[in-house]
This record gives sequence, structure tokens and C-alpha cells, in this order.
Amino acid sequence: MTYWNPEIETMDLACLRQMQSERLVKLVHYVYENSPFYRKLFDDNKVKPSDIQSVDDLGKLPFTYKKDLRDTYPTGMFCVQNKDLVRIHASSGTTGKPTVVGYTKNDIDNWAESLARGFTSVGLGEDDIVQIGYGYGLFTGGLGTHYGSEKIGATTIPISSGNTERQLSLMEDLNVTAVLCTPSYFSYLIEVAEKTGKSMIHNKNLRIGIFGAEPWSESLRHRIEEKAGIKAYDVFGTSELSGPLFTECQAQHGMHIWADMFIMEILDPETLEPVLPGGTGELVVTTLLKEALPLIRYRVGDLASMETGVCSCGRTHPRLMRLKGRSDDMTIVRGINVFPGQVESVLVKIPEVSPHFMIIIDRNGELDDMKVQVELNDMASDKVEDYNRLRNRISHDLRSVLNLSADVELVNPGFIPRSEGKAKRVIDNRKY
Ligand code: ADP
Ligand code: K
Ligand code: ZN
Repeated sequence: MTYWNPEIETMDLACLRQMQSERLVKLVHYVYENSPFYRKLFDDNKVKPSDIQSVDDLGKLPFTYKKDLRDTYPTGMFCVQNKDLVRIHASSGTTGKPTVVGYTKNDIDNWAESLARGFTSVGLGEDDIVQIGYGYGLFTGGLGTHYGSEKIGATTIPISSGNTERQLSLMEDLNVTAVLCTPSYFSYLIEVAEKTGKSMIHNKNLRIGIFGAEPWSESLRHRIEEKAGIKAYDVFGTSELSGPLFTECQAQHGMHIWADMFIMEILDPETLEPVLPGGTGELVVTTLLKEALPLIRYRVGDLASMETGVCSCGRTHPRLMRLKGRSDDMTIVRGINVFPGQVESVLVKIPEVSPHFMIIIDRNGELDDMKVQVELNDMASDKVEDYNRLRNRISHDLRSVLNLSADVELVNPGFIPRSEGKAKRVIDNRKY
């Protein structure tokens, strides 16, 4: 078993907790002294830094929100002056106005450290050739994973997103061993490779994919692993926390959240109390080491669950289980919660369709109508009776997963727009 930082990664839980307490105490003084935003937040909530003596006092601290970043746009929550900043990124604003995030030299190092641990945990090292298909630029995906990959000494190819033919040819010509991009883009790469007659499975060197930045399902993992002949791992992060940060280890059972750097809470969205162990709730994160933009009890906006036992890989740090989707990505149709991931998990089990789909919601009088456009692939037959049978099967499977009936429209291969980054899965035409 190889670790990047064995002492920290396998540290016993009591020591980790002690470390968290010490860092949390320092953090609350740091933000109070260095940021007018935090000083006011603490004062308004009648909390003094001296009230916080250990992680047990975490619940006394107020929450922070994406809205705070927007209200103080661009840099009102930063705790350092310009001379200490070495980088700025901005979120793509998938769910609203963009936000700006900043980094000191140490912030960049810790971000890379977090990924170096994760990349090592899936078996990557200095002999690997890593193709980075996340977007470079203001989006954190490209540069973030780039620094992590270089940190472990892997040969890093900064191709960025897009340029599909080139992705495939470089992968082959340079004997790439690992690819990083969104799972939807990788599915598209597989599709294009198949069209040109060379399935990725013939690419003997490729053994690892690290996919994230958007929700994806366990069934899509199996499909990708089978079609490309690789091991596929999940990676999670958000720009506010730095960018992509946490990956699964070889156990493929949750993404290790490095507890020396972050405190993760899973809270009941109604009561804001911690959920029972293993339960689903809102992900809330406190950054212990960030300098430029520390976040206290930040409401990330994702629904998640965590596991805390020691992992079979020997790492003691808690694991964030596969995410269902953002709490604000969830669509409510006729009173029922719908996550695009649920639709995906149905479709990947059906050989005649591709995992590209679009959910379209309209309002018909008082009722919501949900339509799912599903793309056929080359395995679909063109006989009418087969076509109807396929539609019925998809409708039936969707109903049993969603508890909701949806109109299924089968569309031709290539009909659904492909994205190079995060895929758009829902068009909501309802007027509110
Ligand atoms: P933006 O908010 O502009 O989309 P971010 O890159 O910060 O930019 O997006 C972070 C969000 O992306 C997370 O809060 C989460 O909803 C989603 N996300 C990232 N990685 C994953 C993943 N592995 N599984 C599910 N969702 C993910
Ligand atoms: K190398
Ligand atoms: Zn593990």
C-alpha cells in the first residue's frame, strides 16, 4: 500500500481530532482579526473567538453561504492583501452569478497536497502519464489537478477540455496511463473512439480515469470501466474550497476528505443538526488551513452522506459518499424530487441507448409534464415494434426509480448536445 503522506493519512482518529481542534482555534482568531466580513458575522451572532476551544464547539459558529461570496463580490471575504495572493479563479456560475476565489502560495501547495494524496491512493505515481481534460483557465479543474499531478511527479499533459480527436490521438501516441475529465465528456470520448473503430480498450496503457465536477452514477462507472478497460474513480471539490480536492482510493468506496485540512459536517437541512451516522444531509465544510479565503461552516449546497470508519486502504480520514446532486440541482416535478443522476442510472443499464439525455419539464395547466429525451445508439433496431418496446421499457424503468411517469422521446444518435465540461441535463420551461 502506498501513501503520499503516510503519517497524516493513517493518523489515529484521536490525534486527528486534536489537530482539528488546534487548527480550528487558530482559524477563528485568524478570520476575526483579518476580515471585516467575519468580524461582523461573529459580532452579529454574538460569538467570540475565545468561545471556540475545540471541535466540540463547532456548532456555536455561524454558517457561511455562496450568497456571502456574491454579496461581497469580488474579494470582500478574502483575509489577505493582494501582495499575498498568487492566484485567482472564478467559478463557472452553473447555478447563478459567478464567484471569485483567491489563493496564497500555501493555499496552492495544500490544494496540490490534497490531490497528491488522492492520486497516490489510486495507484498513480511518477511513472504515469496523465492527460488532463478538465478546462484550464478560470475554472479550477484544469490547473488544480495539474498541480496535483506534477506534485507526484507524473508526466502531465495539459490538453484542457475539448479537441476531441486530439484527446484520442495524444492518448494513444503518448501512451497515456490516466485521463482526468468530466464523466460525461469521457463517455463522449468513448463514443467517438468507437466510431473511428478503435475502442479505447485497445489502448493497453490506459488504466485509470479520475472523473468528477458533476454528479454521475455507479452504473455509469461500470459502463465506463467496461467500455474503456480502466478503473474509474470519483473526484469532488468546489471552487470555494479550492477546486477539485478529494478522490476515491482503490477501495472505490467514498472520497477521502483530509481531516487535517477540512472539517466535514453532514446536517439535516431542516433542523441543521448532524444527521445520524451514514444518513444523507447537507454538506457543510470548514477549511482549516486556507489563508486567502478561509470558510467557516460553508453550506456547499450538495446533498451527501459520509462514512467515518477506517477504510480498507488503511486511511483514517472520513469518506464522502457518491453525491446525489446539488440541493439546488434537484428538480421537483409534481411534488416529487428528481435528480438527473436517477435518470442516468436507468439509461446506462439499457444497451440500445447512450447515457446522453435531456429532461424537459413543462407546465400543462396545473400539472407538470416531464419528458426525457433519450438517444438511441447503433445497437437499436429500426423495427417499429422494437422501438415501441424500448420506449415502454425505459418508461417503466424510469417510473420505478422516480415514482413518476415521464414521456420518453427516442432521438437519433448525436441529437443531445455534448459538453466538454459539465453536462446540462435539465430544461425547465415552467414559469414561476
Ligand atoms: P460551479 O459552482 O460554477 O459549477 P464548481 O466547480 O465550484 O463550479 O462546482 C462545484 C459543484 O460541482 C459541487 O458543489 C457539486 O455540486 C458538483 N460536483 C463536483 N464534483 C462532483 C462529483 N464528483 N459528484 C457530484 N457532483 C460534483
Ligand atoms: K514523470
Ligand atoms: Zn480508502
